[in-house]
Formats: sequence, structure tokens, C-alpha cells
Amino acid sequence: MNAFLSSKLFEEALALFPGGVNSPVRAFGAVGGTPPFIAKAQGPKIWDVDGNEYIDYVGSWGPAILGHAHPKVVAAVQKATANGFSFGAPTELESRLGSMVRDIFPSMEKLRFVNSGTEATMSAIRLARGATARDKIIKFEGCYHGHADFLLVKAGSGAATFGNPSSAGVPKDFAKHTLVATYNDLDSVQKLLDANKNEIACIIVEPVAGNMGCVPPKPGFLQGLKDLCQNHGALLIFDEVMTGFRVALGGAQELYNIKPDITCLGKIVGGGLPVGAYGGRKELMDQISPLGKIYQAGTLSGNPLAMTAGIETLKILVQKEVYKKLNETSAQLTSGIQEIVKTKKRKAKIGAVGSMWTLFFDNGEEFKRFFHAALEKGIYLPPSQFESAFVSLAHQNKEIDHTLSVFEAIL
Ligand code: KE4
Repeated sequence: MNAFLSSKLFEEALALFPGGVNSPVRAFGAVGGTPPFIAKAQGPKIWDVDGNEYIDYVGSWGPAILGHAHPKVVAAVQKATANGFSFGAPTELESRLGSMVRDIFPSMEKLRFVNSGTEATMSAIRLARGATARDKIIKFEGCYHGHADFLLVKAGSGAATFGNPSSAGVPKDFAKHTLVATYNDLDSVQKLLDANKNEIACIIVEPVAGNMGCVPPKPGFLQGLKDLCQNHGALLIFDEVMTGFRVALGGAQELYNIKPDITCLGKIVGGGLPVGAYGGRKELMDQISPLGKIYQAGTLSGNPLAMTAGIETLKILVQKEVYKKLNETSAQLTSGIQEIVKTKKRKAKIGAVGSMWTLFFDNGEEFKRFFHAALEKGIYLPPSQFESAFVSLAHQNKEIDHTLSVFEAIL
């Protein structure tokens, strides 16, 4: 793979940004080498500045569920730019996207748009603390909910990738109210609740873990969390930043039929432009400023370009058979990988829920070798074992078959 221009650009970026990137996972820290600098993307493909073509399974870490640069989304956003980029005032577009989200996530009787998943989870926890007048929260080791101080405690994703699951720079006082349980282990949650009676404001969970690699919830785990929350007067927060519109149109709460008190969204809801959202019952959300005493704000929240991209994306996702097709294509890939692993007696295993998946290896070295062998052959995977890969609606049999033939050769 010719990486001449990417290397030059990486050198320049290293002098500008920590690790040469604007988000740590992009730096290839866990796998080494120079990250390709991407020039353009279309459908299931991306091209780097040296002209190398890849089948993309990162999809901007989830948002590109339609594939990149979907013509309908591009045309609508292009049109919207002519009317101005952001007004800092209410627009009809926010209500259009807001009502689409509420129809798809009925548990979100009211919601608020923000600009990232981090803002969504940070605001949801402030809401839970304000509504319950309690300070402590429970999260799960290996789950990642964005980079708010009190959430960078035994976090997954990039935090785990770089071995700093509890980040430096977070004062002990900020993290002391964050209690950590074990994913899929209800006893570990019960113990924390019993030891902190009437002090837990909420439990926040990735209903399908995506930031320790893809780990599905064990049967009964999510319902168990809901029951524990109810028994302890705590609120259940589903962080569906990754799973929302991904594992089902209505996210994990639709797939597993569990209604959380508060839902956080990101990624797909903005169709690749910066949008997050949090929402829940009316009596909860009406405690948010300007109606209530819990403050949250944002200059660019609900801006018309991002709202347009979100509206156009959801208009396609709500169409019939979309998830049937997406899940069929994904199953073709993941069962194909499973078959290769089995036939070649490789010590690797797949974790998958619909179109989010991870191939787990026994050790980092194995993963690193697999990652680079795939990249060399034009398959662009997440550069960390602690991430999920994504299939899009633009991935067709051609891409899946080619991917499987590459995996057959390199596994
Ligand atoms: P953002 O602030 O990055 O938009 O969202 C934070 C977040 C919250 N909750 C979940 C379940 C998430 O997966 C994320 C962000 N995901 C990572 C990748 N696993 C984003 C990629 C990155 O950090 O660059």
C-alpha cells in the first residue's frame, strides 16, 4: 500500500494535534503504523490521499449506516446550506427531526438535541442527578459513554485501547460518585445498590456493549437492571449513541423491549453531522432549563444542516425492509467469518448484534497482525480490539464476498 502522502500529512498533523489526530482512536496507537488520511468516501468505500481504496467497516464509528455520501442526504444538505448554516434560534427542522425521533423512540416523550454523544450522556446524568437529588451513578467497566470527567472511570473504547480507562486530569472528587459494576453481572449491581442505599441517581449502560468490542447483553440482564432501578428509586439510562437506529430502528430498547427512563442518542441521528440527543418522560424532561432548574445549553444544538442530514437519514431508515436487508447482509458476513474461523481452527470469536460486530482475538499481537493484513488488502477495520465494526446498507454481496475472501486468506 503506497502511504507516501498519508505519511507526509501525518507528520504535519503530529506537529499540530496530540498524536496527530482529533480523536485518539484514529491514531492507530494500538496497531501501529500510519493512519491513512481519507480523501473521500462513497457508499461502502473510502479512498485515502494516496488513492488506495478500502471497503469501510468503521463508517465514521457508526453514523454512516446508509453508506457514505448518500445522494439524497447530500442533495438535501447542499440545499439547506444556501439558507444559512446556523441561527441560534428555533427552526421547523428541529421539530421535524424531533418528532421523527419521538415516533421511533416512544420512551422519549420529550427530548433535547445536543452536538455529540458525550453531551447527550453528560446531560442525561445531570438530569438524573437533578431529578433524584442523588449524586452517585453506576456505570459498567468497559462501557464508554463519551469523555465527561465522571464517566472516564474504567471506560472502554479509546480509553481502554490506550490503557488509561480512568483518565489523568480527572480530580478524585469528580469521579468519587461514579461506581463501577461488571457488565452482564446483576449481582455486582445489587451489591453497589445495597452498599449505597438511596444514594444512586442512575445506572447508565450501553444496552449492547460496543466499546469493549461488541458484547451482547445476557438474557435478563437489561430487565434486571430495570427492576433494580425501580426497587431503588434510581433512573435507568440507555446509552444508545451506538445502538440507536443500529441494532433496530428503535435501538436496543425496541430489540429487547425494555423501556429505559432516559435514552441518549448520537451518531446515526445526525447522519454523520454533529448531533446528539437525550430524552425521556415529559415529567423528567420538563425539569430541564428553561422550564426547570437543570441547566443545559449549546450554541449549535439543533442547527439546520445537522437536522437536515438527520431527517433525510431517518426518512430512509424508516422505510420497510431496511433492517431486514441490513441484518441479512450483516449475517452473511458474520456467519461467513465464523465459518472461516471454525474451518481454519483459529482461536478467534465473533461478537455481533445485527450490523455491529467484532472479531475477538486471544491477544493484541494477533489482532494487530489481522488488522494490518486486512488493511493491506483494502479492508478498513476499527484499529482497536475494543471497538465495534459496522456494516452499512451500501455494503452489497460484492463487498461481503470480497471481504470474506480476504479473511479466508489472512486468518
Ligand atoms: P461522541 O461524543 O464521540 O459523539 O459520543 C460518545 C459516545 C457515547 N456513547 C457511546 C456508546 C459511544 O460509542 C460513544 C462514542 N463512540 C466512540 C467509538 N466507540 C467514538 C469514536 C471516537 O471516540 O473517536
